[in-house]
Amino acid sequence: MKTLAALILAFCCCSCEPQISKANGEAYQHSTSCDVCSLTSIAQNLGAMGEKIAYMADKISFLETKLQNTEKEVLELRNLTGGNVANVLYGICNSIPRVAFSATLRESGTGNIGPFTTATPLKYKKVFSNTGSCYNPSTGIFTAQIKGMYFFRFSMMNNLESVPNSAVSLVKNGEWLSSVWDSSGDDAHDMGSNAVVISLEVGDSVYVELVANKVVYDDTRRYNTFSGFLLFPM
Ligand SMILES: [Ca+2]
Repeated sequence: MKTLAALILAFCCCSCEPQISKANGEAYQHSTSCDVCSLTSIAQNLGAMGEKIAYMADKISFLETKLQNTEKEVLELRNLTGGNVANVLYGICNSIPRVAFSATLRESGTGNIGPFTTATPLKYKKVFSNTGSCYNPSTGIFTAQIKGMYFFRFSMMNNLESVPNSAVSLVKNGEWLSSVWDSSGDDAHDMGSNAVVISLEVGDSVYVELVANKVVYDDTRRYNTFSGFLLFPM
C-alpha cells in the first residue's frame, strides 16, 4: 500500500500534464504540482528581473551624474567664451604652426638654367606662397623652423635634343633624398617629378640641386616647381 502511494506521489510531482476531468458536462482543470513548479519558475524570473532593474537604476544614476557634470562644463565654457565656442576653435587652429611654400624657377624670361661645373642649388625665384617664411628664394633653400613631418615635391623639364642631359636631386642637409633624370635626344620636352615625406629637426635644410654639368629648361609656363609643407609638428 505504501509503495502504491509513493508511486502516485512521484507521478503527481513529476508529471507536467494538466489533470482534466468532467463535472456537470463541463471540462475543468485541477491544480497540480506543475502549478507549483511554474510559480517557482516565475519567482526565479522575477528575481532575475529585479537584479537587472537594480543594475539599470545604478546605470541611470551614473549617467545622470555624468550629464550634470557635462552641463556644468558647457556652462563654464560658455562663460569663458562669451557663448562663442567657434572663437575657441579658431584660437586652437591659430595656435597650430603653419608652414607651406611653393615656388617656380623663373619670374620672367625663357631658356636653360645651367650647366654649372659643380652641383648647385636651384633658386626658385617666383614665389607662389611662403607661409612661415621658411623658404628663401635668394638661395633656393628651405630651412625648418619647426620640428615635424614635412612633404616636399619638385618637378623638372628637359627641352633639349642634344646633350647635356637634365638631372636634379632633392637634398636634405647635403644628402640626396630623391632625384629625377631625363636624357636629351629625339624625345625632347620631357618632364619628371618626385616627392618625399620626411621628418625634420629645427635648422634642417632642404633644397633641389642641379647635378653638375646638367641643365633644366623653363619659361613663363613654369614647368619647374619646388613645393613643401608641414604635415604636423612632432
Ligand atoms: Ca628626353
